[in-house]
Amino acid sequence: MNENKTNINWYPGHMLKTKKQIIEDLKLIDIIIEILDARAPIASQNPEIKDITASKKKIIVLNKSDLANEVETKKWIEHFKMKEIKAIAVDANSGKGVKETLKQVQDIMKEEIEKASNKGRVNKNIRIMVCGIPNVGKSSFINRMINRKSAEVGNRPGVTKQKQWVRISNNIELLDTPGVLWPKFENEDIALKLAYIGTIKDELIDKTNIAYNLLKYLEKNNKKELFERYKLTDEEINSIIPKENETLLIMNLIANKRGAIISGGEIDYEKVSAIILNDFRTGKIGKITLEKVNNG
Ligand SMILES: Nc1nc2c(ncn2[C@@H]2O[C@H](COP(=O)(O)OP(=O)(O)OP(=O)(O)O)[C@@H](O)[C@H]2O)c(=O)[nH]1
Ligand SMILES: [Mg+2]
Repeated sequence: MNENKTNINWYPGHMLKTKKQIIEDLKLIDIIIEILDARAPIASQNPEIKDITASKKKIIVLNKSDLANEVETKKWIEHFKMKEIKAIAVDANSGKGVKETLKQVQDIMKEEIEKASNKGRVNKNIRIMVCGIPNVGKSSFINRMINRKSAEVGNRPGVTKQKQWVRISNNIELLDTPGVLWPKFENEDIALKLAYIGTIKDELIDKTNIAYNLLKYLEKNNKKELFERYKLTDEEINSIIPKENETLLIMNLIANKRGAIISGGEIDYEKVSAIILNDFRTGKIGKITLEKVNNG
């Protein structure tokens, strides 16, 4: 199995176009809501977007917090607070944290609204841009904000193709944007984390390689959750000899338990990889945060 070689071409031309569009639209924007994935707040922050939006007021939404470790999410919120950035844990599926985000927007904008009102502009519009990498839940978050399904949502990256304005109240408008990545990931570790959480289109990744690397990660960092999910035991693993590659062995055991077997008894690696990735992405292996504050 090929470790740490993903060779992903994740940066199609439309992302560059979106980036340019975001720069253009920033002139209209009062405040940014940058959506990160609570399971990987470093890997899921696009450094280009971070730079482009540096001069704007900003709130960070740690979305999919239902899939992350609660203690770690609290630490991340503290981490951002020390940098004087307001971060809020959100679950855009259930709506948890969405009202708090709206309240924060109003608090942050209060002074400007008062200033405008003193100048006679009583109904100053607040324009919010919602941005983030693909599949973090931007459109889901917007739908929750406005309490209806206005933006298209899907369990794959690249669902939103064009920016879209939606009004949430008589003086607040939101701009939904397509997910953008950046041309060169800093290292393979970032690429892998982004693949684990479903940022990169499945057609572009070698699923088996990604699932194998994820298993290796979980075996090291979340062994208890991994073993519980697939009813694996140390005895079972130790009983198998020869043991050249424990991660591969675990993958084979999961395949057997889940019937990922091709006729003839061979392991169906495509199928078992899809099972593992899907279980991880939907939280079935546990609430797992891939990046910890300080030791990322
Ligand atoms: N568990 C969980 N799933 C979520 C949450 N928010 C969104 N999702 C799911 O994540 C997937 C992507 O959601 P979208 O709202 O389409 O994401 P997006 O950021 O708009 O994606 P693009 O438009 O492709 O960039 C969908 O399957 C959502 O149901 C959340 O807080 N928790
Ligand atoms: Mg979208």
